[in-house]
Amino acid sequence: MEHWAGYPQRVWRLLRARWRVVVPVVATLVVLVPLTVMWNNSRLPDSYDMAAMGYADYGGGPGAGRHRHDEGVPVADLVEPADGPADVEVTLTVHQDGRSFTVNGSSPGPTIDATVGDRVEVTLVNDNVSEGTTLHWHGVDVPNAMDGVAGVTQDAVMPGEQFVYRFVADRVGTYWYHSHQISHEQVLGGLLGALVVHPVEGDPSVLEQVVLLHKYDSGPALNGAEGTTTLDAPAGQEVRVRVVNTDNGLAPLWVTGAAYTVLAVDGTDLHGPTPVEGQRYDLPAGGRVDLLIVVPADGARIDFAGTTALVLGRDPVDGAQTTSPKKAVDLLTYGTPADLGLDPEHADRHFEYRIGKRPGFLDGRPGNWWTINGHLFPDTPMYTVAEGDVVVFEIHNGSDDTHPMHLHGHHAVVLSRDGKPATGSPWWVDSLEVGVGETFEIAFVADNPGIWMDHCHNLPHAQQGLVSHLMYMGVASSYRIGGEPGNQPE
Ligand SMILES: [Cu+2]
Repeated sequence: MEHWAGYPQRVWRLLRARWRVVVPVVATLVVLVPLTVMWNNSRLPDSYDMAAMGYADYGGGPGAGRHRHDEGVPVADLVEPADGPADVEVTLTVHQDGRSFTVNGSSPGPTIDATVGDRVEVTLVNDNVSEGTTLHWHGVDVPNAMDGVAGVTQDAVMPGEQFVYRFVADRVGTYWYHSHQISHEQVLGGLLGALVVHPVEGDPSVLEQVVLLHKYDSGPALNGAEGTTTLDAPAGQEVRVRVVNTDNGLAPLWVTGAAYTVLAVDGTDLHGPTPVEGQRYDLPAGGRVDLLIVVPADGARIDFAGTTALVLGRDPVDGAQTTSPKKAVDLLTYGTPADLGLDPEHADRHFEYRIGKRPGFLDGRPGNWWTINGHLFPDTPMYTVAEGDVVVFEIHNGSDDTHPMHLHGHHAVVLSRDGKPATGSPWWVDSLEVGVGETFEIAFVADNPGIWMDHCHNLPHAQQGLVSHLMYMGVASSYRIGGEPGNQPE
């Protein structure tokens, strides 16, 4: 033991003599060891149960003692309505050619038309999409197992395979469908189309026109066509224009030559809308707006982001450039109030969805990543509710970019923006633009059990971790991210 006597002192003397080497080595270790631990902790396993990630946030409501991902009704069983004869039957065959995708040979794919109450049955056939694909029914509050999110509500459909989606089109409105497997590539590449649910008794005197906006590699297009599209319409004709923004960013639109009325937002009719003149309309990514225009004798023209246009009848400016009005329609005050059908004053749960950004590791990749309530994906909140709850969300954007936020399976009503209460028509959304620094309060009834994505629809942002989920107690996972089908929803 005598050999060890004075050992610490000898080490100390050595370190002091060699401090020029020792100090940088220690400093490097102090930085590197925690970084390595953080990097390692951020790495995701080959496959994982999304519902087991992050942390449960009960929003001030009950929930203790719950077993959240291995007990309860499996997501795969949440298929109501049960089998029955379909009113609308469609087969959509998806084909990939490099970075481009087609549905039944074109992009956009065919518009699916249904009448409210119809049972819709869509067979997705994957021709050759090697990484697999799915279809999500954007804005349609389908049963959870029909929601089309790879790894959460189904497995990706591989080449040669099929998947049958069944749901009841229970609300009129303008919707769209798109892939939710590697969506930041497949949606951009054109794997999408429109879905319109018509009322039982439509007005045959109103002309209908779907306008699906999408930026392809070749450029921005309106229903797949670049430039100006002309719709034959006589003076006095009423036209309902159903605009779908399938891009990652806001699509401003404006009308020249006529006033327009905002009939519906995200599939829900507005209450007491009035004609608008000299204002643009900002359509969020993923969002839809239905406009009513009465065609004047000199025609009307709708410009979309200054890149494509729809002319109704004659072009009032004969192809000349138009400029975007400075002022935008503000849905916070547009239209007149009506009953919300829920009481946000007595909400069962209050959640915060605070968006930020900070340096860190996302699945081992260093970067400046989006955060939700300060957490990086997948350690984001699992917003947990019980069926029947009235839920209030406060969404705050404390980051340096805007975020079109999309909650699956539900429609939420806007209560306020930056503390200013909504005083116009009830403003129901599934795709809400949250600008830099803005705070929205929204409310909804938790009436559709399942595990639902609640994410940014600027799809690269989702891929960069701006993803959270709404989870119902008593629901269990059926699928895993990753694994054999390579499920990768973003
Ligand atoms: Cu975003």
